Amino acid sequence: MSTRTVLLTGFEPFEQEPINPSWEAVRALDGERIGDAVVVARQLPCVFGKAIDALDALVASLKPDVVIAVGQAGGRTEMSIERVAINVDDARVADNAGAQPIDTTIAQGGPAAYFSTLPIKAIVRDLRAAGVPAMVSQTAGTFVCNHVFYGLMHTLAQRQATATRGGFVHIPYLPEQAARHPGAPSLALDTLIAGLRVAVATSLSTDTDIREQGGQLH
Ligand code: PCA
Repeated sequence: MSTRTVLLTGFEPFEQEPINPSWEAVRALDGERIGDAVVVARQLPCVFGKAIDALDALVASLKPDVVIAVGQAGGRTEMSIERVAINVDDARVADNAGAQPIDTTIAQGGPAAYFSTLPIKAIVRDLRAAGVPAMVSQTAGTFVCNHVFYGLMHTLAQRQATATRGGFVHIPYLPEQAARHPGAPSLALDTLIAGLRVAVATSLSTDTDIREQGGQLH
């Protein structure tokens, strides 16, 4: 089989943070071979609109087999494999260009939501087996991460790239960030990198997701 391509994206820092763990983690995997695939890691701006445009261009030029967009979720305790992207922007803070959309549709006429096409339950199982704390998350929020996740799934649907699997993973702060936010949980960079390697390998090797409880009561 020919070499497959996996696109990993991370974000530039936002909201007064000097670094973004998503970029620190994905860039460590740029050029790495995982199974029969090669990883391409790229940074996205934390800017509504521009982030989707940048990702669209990458999907068009690289024609990846798997796309996993990664973002920082300060305060989360585990690697969070997102289940669903919703068609709305509602920003609690301004993005890096100063925009703060409220209740704005991402894609006019697009569906209310898209589900991840990654094997999210198998990824959580494999992460836990590898010693990495992980969960299925039922919401990616309503800021730039959900925006990019929705944009990715909308682009794949529009391009009829049904063979391309796409999804989003939120990750906690790095320890040096948590040290500036007393009480906030964190995961070490090496743990995040190892976790993303697992997420990629499982996405490449799992055609049909497993049926395992990953829900929440509320
Ligand atoms: N996290 C933000 C946007 C960029 C990032 O890394 C979010 O969760 O929307």
